[in-house]
Amino acid sequence: MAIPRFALLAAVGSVVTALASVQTLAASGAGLSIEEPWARATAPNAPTGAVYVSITNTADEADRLTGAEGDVAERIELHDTEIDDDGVMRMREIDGGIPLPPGETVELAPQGQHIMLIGLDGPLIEGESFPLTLSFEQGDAVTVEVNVESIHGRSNGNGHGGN
Ligand SMILES: [Cu+2]
Repeated sequence: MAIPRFALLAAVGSVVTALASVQTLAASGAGLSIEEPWARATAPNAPTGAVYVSITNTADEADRLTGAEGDVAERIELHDTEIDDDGVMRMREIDGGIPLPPGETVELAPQGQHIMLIGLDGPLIEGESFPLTLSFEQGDAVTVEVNVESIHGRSNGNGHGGN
């Protein structure tokens, strides 16, 4: 990726304020566009949380999300969700990462693929955010800021209308 070295050094000095621009650089430089990382707020003692994000591979070659790192939890895994024979929803770790085909957008979303936060340091509180570094097979690692949204999920959805 063609980020000048001095830009990276400058970013180290003020990681928090630089996050937005790092994201922008990555979006234009690495062939990956990473949009709207978010997590659902958790109950006070919840041991786990999940991060959702939309990743578009704008490059000509296939890439792969291979993992995520952050201080927010003891362990971070890539998970998929599936319904077993008894109709029970279960999560399993994804072997070998999440494929990012060229020219396509992959949505990590509730009840689908997600980034699992295991052993949360503390609750995820609505309105707060935390940094998460995503690793890719081809592209450079990208640190994004994950916004914590309502425990009830997004309101722009299909109107489950829980009132
Ligand atoms: Cu999971």
